[in-house]
Amino acid sequence: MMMRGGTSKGAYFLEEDLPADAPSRDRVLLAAMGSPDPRQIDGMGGAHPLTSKIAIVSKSKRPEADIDYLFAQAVVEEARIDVSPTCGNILAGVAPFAIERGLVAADQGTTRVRIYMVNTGSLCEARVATPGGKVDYEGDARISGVPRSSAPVLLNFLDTAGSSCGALLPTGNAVDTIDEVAVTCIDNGMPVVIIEARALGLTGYESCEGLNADAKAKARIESIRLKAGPLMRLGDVTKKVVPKMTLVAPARDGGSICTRTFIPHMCHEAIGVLGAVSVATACVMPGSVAARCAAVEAGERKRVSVEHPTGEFTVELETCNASGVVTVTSAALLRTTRALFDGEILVPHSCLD
Ligand code: NQM
Repeated sequence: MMMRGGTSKGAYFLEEDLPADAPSRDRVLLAAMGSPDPRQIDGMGGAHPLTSKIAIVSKSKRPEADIDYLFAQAVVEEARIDVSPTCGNILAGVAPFAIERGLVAADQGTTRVRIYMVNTGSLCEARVATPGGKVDYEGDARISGVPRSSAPVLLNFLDTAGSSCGALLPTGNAVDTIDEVAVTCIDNGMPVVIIEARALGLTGYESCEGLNADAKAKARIESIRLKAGPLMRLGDVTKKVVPKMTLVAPARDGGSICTRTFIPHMCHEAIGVLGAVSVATACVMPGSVAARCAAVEAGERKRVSVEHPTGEFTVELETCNASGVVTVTSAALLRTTRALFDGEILVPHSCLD
């Protein structure tokens, strides 16, 4: 199926429909999406990182999960499938897809699906509207970046700290200095490097187009990213799409913080789901670069509104403060999804040899 998941779009496959060995699978996925090619003219990809995404779904063998979800990024301009990150937007379509394909039986009203995110080894519980035992895509829920309202998909992440880097603060510090710039390296579901925009001579309120055209700023951000990778235990990240790079500034539309995120070489029109969870987590961590310019409410349950170029993204954090050490125990958020097409993607026979 082709589905919109949150503010991303991609191809959803049953694992059993793809070749089992990774090199053959990747050949098929590249052909299906049309990579490498800036226009992805010979495939189904949308010629942008956010519309060149893939979900591979199967029934889980784990007692704690109903289904397994492997995310794959088809890099638009390179013959490369990157399974190092997960994607919380594509995740929004995974439970509906699994119900549509009969991997999970739908309940009347709402169906809870426990998803094991294979890339990061963490769990998410999705709640999907299934009136009459069928997935309902229509409803009143709205998210920034999607023009129509749809049925809500509620995602609750329980154990995302250190999912890719092994620790929430993989360098062991709330602040590090890279290229003479203060940064916070954090992984609460997505490895992210947070930088105050003004440290790079920016306001943090620039348009995406402006930032994408700013070769000098992009070179400084990439230099910091390449040094942050090994410090975050991600190794050489030259050919990886993590860590993501988020510039922060004080909120200016009533939210908690303002962001501009590079994923990692283009500015995101919004912000990734788990990227937003990592940034929100940094906002509640005393001493972090994000906390310096964030406005966050008191109390253990916190709603952090992350402003981005096309609106805002609210993350609800459950926190626990034990003698000044803040721990985030769960992160909940709202997404929507829509099935766009159901059929067969045709690939050249040579890919299947
Ligand atoms: O952070 C973009 C997106 C994403 C990933 C990216 C995502 C996440 O908007 O969980 O959703 O960071 O490449 O789909």
